[in-house]
Amino acid sequence: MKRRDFFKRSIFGLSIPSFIFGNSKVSRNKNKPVIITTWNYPKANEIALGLLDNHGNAIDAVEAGCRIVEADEENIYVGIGSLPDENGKVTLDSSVMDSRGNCGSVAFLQNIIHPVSVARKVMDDTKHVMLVGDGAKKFALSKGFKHKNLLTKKSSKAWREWLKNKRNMSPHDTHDTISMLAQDHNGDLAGACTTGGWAYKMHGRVGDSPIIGAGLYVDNEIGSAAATGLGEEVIKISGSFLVVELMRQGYSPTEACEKALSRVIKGHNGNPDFQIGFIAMRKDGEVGSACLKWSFDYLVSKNMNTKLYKVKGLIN
Ligand code: SD4
Repeated sequence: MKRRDFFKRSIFGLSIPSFIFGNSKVSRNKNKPVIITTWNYPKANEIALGLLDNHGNAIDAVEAGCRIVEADEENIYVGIGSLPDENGKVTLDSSVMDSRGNCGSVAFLQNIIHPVSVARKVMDDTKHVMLVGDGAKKFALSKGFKHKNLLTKKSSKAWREWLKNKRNMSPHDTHDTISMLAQDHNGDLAGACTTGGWAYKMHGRVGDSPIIGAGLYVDNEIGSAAATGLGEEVIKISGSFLVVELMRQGYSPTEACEKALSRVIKGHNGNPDFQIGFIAMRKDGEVGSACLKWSFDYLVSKNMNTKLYKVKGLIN
């Protein structure tokens, strides 16, 4: 769809996305449910899709999808088995946001296997949006989550190897944060992301994933977006919020991701040496993605089929 088709002009000259109008070409998504997920986590999409197919809602679906990856001990980027910080501590970040604009997040959470579900509890059971560190952990324990050692043999071994020369790492070296956006049969949107963050980071470091507007944003009228990559740079541009606002202005999901990244490129004299990837979903079910460098994989589930896509970096 062309950008110009996406708008109708109101009598006041304001641009209004056309799906707000009942008779629009983009009015309704007939391919619901839809899911887009960073990287290649087919099991996460399968679980989320199963839930949506049974008329589950989008927020339950993204939580369930993310939990699968958090529980996978072999995965060194998310949940149990995540690569630790420089002190050998596994510290996790996660956030969720639903169709009513409710959100919850946890950051610097230790010894709890499912940060995405703790984030969900923060959203559902507290007046707050974000809990961090010890407070987040105490809250999780009070809600029945169990204390668990998240440093596996595999991640401990990798950390001890790293200690030998303390090579500078970037999130791109140890990527694969899962961010998932979904639309359910009702057309409602929700999103979640969960990560172990930057491997061997400073103790106490928090990335973009638990920061609403940076790692994740959902606006049920317009669309949703989420990020992966160097969290510090995503935070600086309020990345996911920016992508959603660009869709509000009429850019397609892919264009919105590209346009947000063009700010990063400009801010780094045309040549950033790190990775950011965005995924986006518009209210009509159209999805898109873009990344700064190299390439980036993402999974899309539509019409009950799941397909892996690869997008090339804007600069290489
Ligand atoms: C972070 N954005 O903590 C996360 C890392 C990431 O794929 O996405 N890795 O900065």
